Amino acid sequence: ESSRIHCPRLRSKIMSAEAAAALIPSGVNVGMSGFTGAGYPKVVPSALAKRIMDANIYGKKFKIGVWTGASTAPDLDGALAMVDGVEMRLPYQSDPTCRKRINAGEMEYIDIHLSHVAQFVWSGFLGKLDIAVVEVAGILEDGRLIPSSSVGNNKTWLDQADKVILEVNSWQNPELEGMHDIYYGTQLPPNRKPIPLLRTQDRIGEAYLRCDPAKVIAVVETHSPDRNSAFSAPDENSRKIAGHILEFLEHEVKKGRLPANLLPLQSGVGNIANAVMAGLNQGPFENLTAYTEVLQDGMLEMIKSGKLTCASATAFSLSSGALAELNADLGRYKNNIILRPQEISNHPEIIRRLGVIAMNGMIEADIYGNVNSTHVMGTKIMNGIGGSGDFARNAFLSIFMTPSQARGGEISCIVPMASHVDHTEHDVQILVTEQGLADLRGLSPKQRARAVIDNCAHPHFKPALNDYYKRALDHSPGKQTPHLLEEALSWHLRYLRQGAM
Ligand code: 0RQ
Repeated sequence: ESSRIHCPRLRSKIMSAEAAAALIPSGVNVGMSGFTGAGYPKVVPSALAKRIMDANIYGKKFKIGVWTGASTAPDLDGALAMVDGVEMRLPYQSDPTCRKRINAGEMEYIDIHLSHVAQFVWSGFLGKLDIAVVEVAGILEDGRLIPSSSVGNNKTWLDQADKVILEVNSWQNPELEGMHDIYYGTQLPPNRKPIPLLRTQDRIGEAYLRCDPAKVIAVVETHSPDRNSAFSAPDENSRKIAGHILEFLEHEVKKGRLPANLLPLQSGVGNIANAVMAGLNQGPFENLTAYTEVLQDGMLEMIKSGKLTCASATAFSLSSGALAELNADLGRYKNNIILRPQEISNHPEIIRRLGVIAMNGMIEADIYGNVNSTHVMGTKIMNGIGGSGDFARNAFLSIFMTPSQARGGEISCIVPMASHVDHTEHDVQILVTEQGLADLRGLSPKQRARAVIDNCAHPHFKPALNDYYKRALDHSPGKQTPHLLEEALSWHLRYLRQGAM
């Protein structure tokens, strides 16, 4: 459907995915669109994977650097990882094949804060960006691009890459036009100015992505749906976690520390985050707003019910059911949803100014409140820090949540010492499990340990945690953050050796 491509100069660059993939040589860094399964290029990456496989058959090494917004899909991360075609991956991924390669030491991976990626590239910290491969929903006559279902780092890729390959996906809803807010005012120091975004609903930029047509080496037409994230209905634990958070928020409103319509919400990926949104949708709060990264099913429900008046994000992350519903009526949501570049959706300045309430999942927390979001048993990457650090440090309230146990009760998610730290004790204000909520604000390390063990640990692991903490209090050389260093990580070792903590 070339009616989506209104620029004659770019129309002349239309070619097949295979022809476009043939323009990507080994050794280059490629900036791909895509954020949590939305707006990633659908055909060029898999055509490239095929090309890499063919090269490998002839004994030739063929690897590229893959930079994205965040996670993508099996036809991008999965396909390229499968043929061992990725030299370096950044910044966030959640693909099983990719994860396996990284943990086997076959793929380099840099886990950076999502808000840092663009400025790292502008400053040249990551080397040269050679090629951008970006999905768009359409091309205007003057060459400007209608962004797709995610913005991610696309503005930066289009701006910084020497060459650009565009995928124009006619499956994307034409009503996306006008939903985006692309801010072109960001600068590097020492020339930075305040970003003039004062409320979630503010529009400070343009509806389109700019792109120099002279850099475009290929335009590929597609008609292919986004990958959908399947959400399970909230389980017992998620409902309990949501319940604790709701009760806490009501308490904060009563105390006068939060306004009646709360503050802009940020909610991470996954079932618990979705359950919290479902809880809020049933709850007493009205006129809520969200300043977040991804817009999940739960938030869409809240927009539909009228509880959430405006959501600002960088991408959709919806189940197929929710996506079908959204697409059937996208025009209706134009006043409620704004999609921005991830350097803006995750910008520390704005998160701090708006006073965001950040709610993110975690792998484990220790008794002092250090949080591990990324590494299983200290060495194996799960997904990456994503935006959790951007939000946690700068939020008005920073909440981390997890079931108290993992793997059928063999693992305690509350441990003596976190086996990897993404969010330090200074960035973690509230910990929640199905057991309860620990409000760590204003507490010293020893007071925090008491609150975390008492409120968050599973009864099965509580006695062992109490025992560790008591002996640490007695024998630790320093009494500020008592630890028994020879024992601090013994729970993880026990799991690795015996299959249970
Ligand atoms: O493993 O899938 O093999 O069964 O971790 O755990 O309980 O389903 O939780 O889906 O909310 O994910 C931290 C990974 C939690 C996620 C993390 C195992 C568990 C399971 C998933 P299986 P659950 P969730 C904005 C915010 C970082 C990025 C972020 C995440 C799997 O929230 O990636 O916050 N966060 N971004 O079995 C060993 C433990 C474990 C454990 C859980 N203690 N030890 N394994 N698991 N706890 C979004 C973006 O930035 C894009």
